[in-house]
Amino acid sequence: MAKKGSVSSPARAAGGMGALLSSFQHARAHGLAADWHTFLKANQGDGFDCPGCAWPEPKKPSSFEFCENGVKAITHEATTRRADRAFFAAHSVSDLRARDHYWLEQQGRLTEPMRYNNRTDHYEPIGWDEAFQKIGKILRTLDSPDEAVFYTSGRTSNEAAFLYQLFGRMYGTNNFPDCSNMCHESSGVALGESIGIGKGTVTIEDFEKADAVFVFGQNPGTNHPRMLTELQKAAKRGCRIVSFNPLKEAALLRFTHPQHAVATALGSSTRISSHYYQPIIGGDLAAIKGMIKRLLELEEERGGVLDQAFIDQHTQGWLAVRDDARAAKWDDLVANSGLSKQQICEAADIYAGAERVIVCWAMGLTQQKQAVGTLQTLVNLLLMRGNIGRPGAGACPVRGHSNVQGDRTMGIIEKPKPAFLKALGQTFDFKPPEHEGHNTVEAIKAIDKGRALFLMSMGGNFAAATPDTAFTEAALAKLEMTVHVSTKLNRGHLVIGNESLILPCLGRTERDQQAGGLQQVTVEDSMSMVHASRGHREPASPQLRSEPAIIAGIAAATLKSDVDWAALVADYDRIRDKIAAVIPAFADFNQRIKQPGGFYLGNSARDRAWTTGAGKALFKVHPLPANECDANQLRLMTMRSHDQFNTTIYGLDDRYRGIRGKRMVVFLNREDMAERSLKAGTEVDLISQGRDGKKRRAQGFEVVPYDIPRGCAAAYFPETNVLVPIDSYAARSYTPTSKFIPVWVERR
Ligand SMILES: Nc1nc2c(c(=O)[nH]1)N[C@H]1C(S)=C(S)[C@@H](COP(=O)(O)OP(=O)(O)OC[C@H]3O[C@@H](n4cnc5c(=O)[nH]c(N)nc54)[C@H](O)[C@@H]3O)O[C@H]1N2
Ligand SMILES: Nc1nc2c(c(=O)[nH]1)N[C@H]1C(S)=C(S)[C@@H](COP(=O)(O)OP(=O)(O)OC[C@H]3O[C@@H](n4cnc5c(=O)[nH]c(N)nc54)[C@H](O)[C@@H]3O)O[C@H]1N2
Ligand SMILES: [Mo]
Repeated sequence: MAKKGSVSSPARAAGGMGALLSSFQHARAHGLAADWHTFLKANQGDGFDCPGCAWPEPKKPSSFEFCENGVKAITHEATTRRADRAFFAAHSVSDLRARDHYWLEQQGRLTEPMRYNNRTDHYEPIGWDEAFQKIGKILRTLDSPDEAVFYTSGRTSNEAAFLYQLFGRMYGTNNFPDCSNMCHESSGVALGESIGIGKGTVTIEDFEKADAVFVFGQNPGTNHPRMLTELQKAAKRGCRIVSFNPLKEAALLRFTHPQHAVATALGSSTRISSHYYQPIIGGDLAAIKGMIKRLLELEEERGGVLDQAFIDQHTQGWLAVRDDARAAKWDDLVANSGLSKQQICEAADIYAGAERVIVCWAMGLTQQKQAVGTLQTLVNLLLMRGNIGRPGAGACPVRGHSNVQGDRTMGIIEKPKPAFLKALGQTFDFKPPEHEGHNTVEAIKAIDKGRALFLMSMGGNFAAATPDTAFTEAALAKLEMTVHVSTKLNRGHLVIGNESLILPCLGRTERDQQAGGLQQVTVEDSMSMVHASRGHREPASPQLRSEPAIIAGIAAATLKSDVDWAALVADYDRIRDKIAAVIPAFADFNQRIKQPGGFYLGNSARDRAWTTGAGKALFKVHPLPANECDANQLRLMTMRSHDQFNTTIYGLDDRYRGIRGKRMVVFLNREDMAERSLKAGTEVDLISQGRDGKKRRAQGFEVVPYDIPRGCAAAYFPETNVLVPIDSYAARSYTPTSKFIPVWVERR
């Protein structure tokens, strides 16, 4: 059989001409080649917030910052293609279910509300009011409000998120799972317990002052390209950049800023990482504990390593962490991390030699069984040298979706804080439910058991982004009703309940006209900056409604309440006034978003105010994780290619890793290949097994030899989500273990 696509050597540098060319090709394919006006509005004072990722804006709001990720996110939203009524008439749902994620994405923007007709197996047009009435009718007939689940993806604006949670809580449930449950939940839990606030403590200015930046489990070249600008600047002024990543990621090695014309033309690049360590998957906790051990040795040898004054004044629990690290055996740390003692000590020496240190991380740390423990060990590392709450230092969980952090701030959470509920109840004169709702994994289980019957998705792709695809899809098919508020067609729409509706909404780049005039929304970035976003494009269809307007329509059709939903939506200033009334940090909200660049929400830990209950930052001891792989299994990580945004597949290349025209590949170490008599290009299946004893199989992956430690493997999600058992999640944060799935590799 002729092999599709090709494999070449991984790129030697990221960014540069390749990024410019790829961006241009995407823009042209979507009819936007001449539309640079749109890109120039991204992240500008009077423009829209880039829907790409949550990395902060450039500091000067007038300076356009080119980003390949952003260009793709924008072109795919602003595409001239349409999945309209003619499209749905031509394709039955059975037909659409046979297509892959890439094909579905290529069909373009949704244009009008659609309702599934089980007699014809087609989605057919339905009016907005009729759709709202149908939803209201079902919600009013459920036995308990907790039979409804309200999911949110992280592109939803603050205004929409606030209205959505208000509606859900007035209806009577805290069932607000969100994409965060599968993403940075482990960070939120770990930081919340250790330092009293579940958000990062640094601002973008800190990157200009740091002496060392440690990057754990993150691939910024693909997922946060604008972060590379900061890393490049830092590297150029001599800041040490230390990467911990099982894979050699091109952009963490060398980078050419695509906006720097001369460097791009010459193909010259900047070295990013001064040091690059490749732990085995799941090996970070041991590596960090080893660093702490080494720092203690240094302290004994020469002193001056610990910030004892900080430890005494600001923390609790140090002695337990110290004793635990002292007692840890180097052999165990080395075996558990996959790094040599020398490497661990070298990393610790860099840490000790840097006055100000920032630690960044993303999914490589959060999507592991011991994620919360790993992250709290990382916080221990920061605390022992007082690296939280001073300039140029701190914790930096790099968020994913552009407003995932803001949605949480607005109350999209299944475990709301009592103070928030109290203020919400007082402002809107009702009694919000106090019992905890479902997170994403719990929601799927409740749906499977018939304890939840209604699922509404505010954006996202619930069926594909979640773990255990076969189990999850079978569960979703039991629902009484699914409602998807979406911009684009995706797999989630094709897993049909008894009733299924698609409600198409405006995207970030589009004009939002309401009764009170043209509206703006707000978002919060990864570093707690809140700012306005205004779309300027003509909407993809005159029938689209904004997310707030859709929520208001559903709320009015469901609830008997005194809230004037239509008035709130006529002018979003009114929603912001309510947000200001409920959340103290948003006082004078409407005034403060007028400042260019927005405003900073503040971070208690940054001010060394520790809201942990004890009034101190807490050191926490965690044991090394047990090895969950048997001798024949590999640790599989499921990650993003360069041409996707989560389940949105833009294209079939993964340029920096040398993959062209395909996604069904598995990256393996050459020795693991030899041991299994596998060659480059051999077709294999990947097989996992859950605690339920059931085998799960993902079929048809082409083997690609790669620079990855022995015993480790990597492949793309969402195709591999079929392998993630529903019961395999991080302790306490419930984040699916998407970065550590024990698998057998079987030749086809
Ligand atoms: N273009 C683009 N941008 C995006 C997204 C996208 O899909 N496409 N998604 C957005 C979202 S929602 C998120 S959350 C972020 C995700 O951003 P990332 O977290 O960068 O995304 P992943 O591809 O999941 O990559 C995880 C990295 O962790 C490494 N890794 C895996 N296992 C381990 C481990 O055990 N230890 C260590 N140290 N490293 C490990 C992998 O090699 C990989 O480099 O990006 C956001 N931005
Ligand atoms: N195996 C594995 N699974 C994972 C991960 C992993 O690394 N490995 N990563 C996890 C992570 S970090 C995350 S964040 C989740 C992501 O989970 P989700 O957020 O649920 O998934 P997305 O693919 O980002 O959602 C894409 C859809 O959102 C809709 N959309 C886009 N823009 C808008 C908008 O402005 N408004 C509305 N209403 N809809 C819009 C479009 O219809 C599009 O098809 O996936 C998780 N799943
Ligand atoms: Mo994410």
